[in-house]
Amino acid sequence: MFKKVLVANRGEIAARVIRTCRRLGIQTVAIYSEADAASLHVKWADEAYLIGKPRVSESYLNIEKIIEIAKTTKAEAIHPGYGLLSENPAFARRCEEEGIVFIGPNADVIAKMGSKIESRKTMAEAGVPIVPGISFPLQNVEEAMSTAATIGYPIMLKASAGGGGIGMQIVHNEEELRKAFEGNQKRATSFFGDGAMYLEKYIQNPRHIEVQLLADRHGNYVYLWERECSIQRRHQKVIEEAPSLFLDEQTRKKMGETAIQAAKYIGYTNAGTIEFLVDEQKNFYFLEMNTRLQVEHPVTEEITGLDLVEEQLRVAAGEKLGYSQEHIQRRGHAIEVRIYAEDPKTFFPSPGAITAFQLPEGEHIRNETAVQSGMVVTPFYDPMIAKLIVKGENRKEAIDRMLQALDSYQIEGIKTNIPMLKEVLTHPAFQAGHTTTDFVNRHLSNISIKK
Ligand code: MV4
Repeated sequence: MFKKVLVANRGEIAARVIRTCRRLGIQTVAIYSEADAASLHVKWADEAYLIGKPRVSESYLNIEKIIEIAKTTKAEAIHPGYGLLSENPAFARRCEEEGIVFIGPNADVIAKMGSKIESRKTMAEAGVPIVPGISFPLQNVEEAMSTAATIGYPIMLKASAGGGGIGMQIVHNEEELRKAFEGNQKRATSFFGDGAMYLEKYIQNPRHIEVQLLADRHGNYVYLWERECSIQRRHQKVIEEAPSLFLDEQTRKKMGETAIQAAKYIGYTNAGTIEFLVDEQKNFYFLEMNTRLQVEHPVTEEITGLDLVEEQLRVAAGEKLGYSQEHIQRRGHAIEVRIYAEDPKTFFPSPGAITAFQLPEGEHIRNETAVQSGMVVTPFYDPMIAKLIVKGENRKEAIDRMLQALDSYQIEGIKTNIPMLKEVLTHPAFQAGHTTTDFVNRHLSNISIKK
């Protein structure tokens, strides 16, 4: 096992990774920007290095500076967390070149899964169900028209380099397609520097259900069940839960085995997640593969009893998984909510000094955060400042426990999205499990919440 690991991230995920390293007796190196000097992840690390100015381009994305700190501190491995450099093939390649273990899959797999068109093509070859559509970039709007005519409207136009719904648009007919094609191609080019567009059959009223998998470097693969992530606002997950109410045992098993089939085909190692679109008839289709630990991984940990960061560290250090599929338990129901420093009316970020911060405590209540009272939430980073995860014997118990925990969540000095979270959790449609991706638009009152 590694003696020292550098955590190339910030905020709650850096603090969370450091907590597991400390439990395993692994020395930790933190990096931080001028804006994060008071962050818990700096406090909890054995060593911490100021890496630059608040802007991520001048600090957390500085590959060469991170590599240099890893070398001078003799960190054998780097944990990239999520976001930032976690799915940057160049970073993974630089680590490999310097003999530093990148805790994740290899750079080629990261690159391949980073392109929506490439990953769609690869999954089709692997025999994984993909949404009917095309897996090559559309050359022009004429080709888009002829392709759409064969697939049949409505279609979903997508950017290969896309993410968060950018460059994506539902198109109902040729007229709309002509306008949509150029517009989204321009948006994708300006956002991602890559305007490659493709299209798929539009899946009506889908759910976003993703499967967590783990693969070691000795050919062992397991799936750690699914996460239901359909409650999203502007393509940002807000509430995640495990397991999904919507799946029956047969579909659950089929999705897990399909995720393993995909991982085997691409030679995946370490923790990964395959996102599926699931339609009303429980047909599931590959959406994308995330080659990093995800924000919502704690709900999987709560129902399996595994510590996914520990599993990542062990796999990266060359250990075998030490268990097989039949040993993976699934007990209870877990829900995670993301606490955003946002104005609940406008949903604009609400930076400022946190003057009071009291976390809910109790059995089966878990907090993940790096903020503490007196810290200033700055506009430089993602406004998510904490996650609250609860577990219950069943979904109803988990919902009730979450509502109690949110009631005792005390945070002053900034505004948060807690009122919206309560509105979702108390909504009869949510409690009945009608969690499809249009939930927020269909059921919530505050119009600014909508697209
Ligand atoms: C789709 C879709 C319907 N049909 N693709 C892809 C990126 C993800 N953030 C949203 N995506 C969707 N792709 C086809 N062919 C509907 C969505 C979608 C969605 C999917 C999951 C969770 C929330 C969503 C919100 C809007 C649209």
